[in-house]
Amino acid sequence: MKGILCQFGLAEENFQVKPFGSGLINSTWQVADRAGIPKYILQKINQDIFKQPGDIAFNIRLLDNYLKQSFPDYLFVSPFVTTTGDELVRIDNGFYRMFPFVDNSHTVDVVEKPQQAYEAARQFGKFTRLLSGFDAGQLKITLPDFHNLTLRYQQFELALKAGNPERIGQSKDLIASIKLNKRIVDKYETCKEQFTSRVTHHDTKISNVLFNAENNGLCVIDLDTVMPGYFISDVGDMMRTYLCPVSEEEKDFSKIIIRKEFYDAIKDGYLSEMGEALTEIEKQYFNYAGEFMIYMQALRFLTDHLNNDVYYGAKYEEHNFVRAGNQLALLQQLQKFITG
Ligand code: GN1
Ligand code: MG
Repeated sequence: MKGILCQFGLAEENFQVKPFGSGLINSTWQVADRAGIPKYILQKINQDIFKQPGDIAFNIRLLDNYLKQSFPDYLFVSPFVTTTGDELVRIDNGFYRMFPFVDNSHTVDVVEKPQQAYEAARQFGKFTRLLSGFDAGQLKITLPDFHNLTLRYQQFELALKAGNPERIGQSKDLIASIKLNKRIVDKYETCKEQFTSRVTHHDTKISNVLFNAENNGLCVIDLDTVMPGYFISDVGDMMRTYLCPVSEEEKDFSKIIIRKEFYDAIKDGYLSEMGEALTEIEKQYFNYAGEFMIYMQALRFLTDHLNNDVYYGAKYEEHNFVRAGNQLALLQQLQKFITG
């Protein structure tokens, strides 16, 4: 970490830095003062994934300017600039940035109360709603085709041809299950034509919401994937990560269930902000959103397993295989829930 803090005008000897959070892509640390009070969040952008870190900084600056001007009371956490006026510090080919640590805020990793789901859904809905007057076309595309399900399926098919043959053999049940649900891809191709493109967060997991001590939502964070997109991405990822009491890391799939109160909370929270903006047709695809995102995540984890974990990495040999199986179990539960 040497040399980073001083570029933000901070004396290194006054701070302690420790790893923070549960993100899979970027590396994150908390910077606390000598008394251990958290002051800043330091992040290294994963450039294998985000090829143009400057584009992320550009987008956040645009959004910040718009929101500060149009909604000055809205809490938008923007990065600090260095003593030379940049949001990014470049050290040994890595890009780092620093955010304020919002006082008395906390994040959660697993949704325990419906109120948390409601609050989070309201915050993500509010984010898109407040930006409805902002021209999303100005945003740089930080991850091309990020939620293009058709392309994700093609990448899976490629992995079936060119991936690790041993892993392909061992994954035949999961592969069959993915193929069996291919209609989710076909449906995406037709329904997306009917959706409005809006400013979309694209990573609405619960750990990307800040809560206060009373568990009220304060704001959304992790804005690297904010791009023009469809509501099914944001609603779907909330269903993927709030409906079930265990996360994508759980190996015991018998714990994977759908909690109706949490489904209602997502719907009520999101529609309290976006109810008027969504078209009647979009509303008909509300449940599809969950299928879309859970299926895409299963596809991405399995594809990565077949490709020797090049994207997500793995803490143990079968890691992405387990995650893919977990997401397919979740998909099955959601489908049962939807059809009643
Ligand atoms: C990644 O880095 P993190 O944990 O915020 C991924 C998401 C996945 C998620 C699965 C840029 O998000 O799309 O849903 O892992 N982000 C990127 O946990 O690929
Ligand atoms: Mg993220």
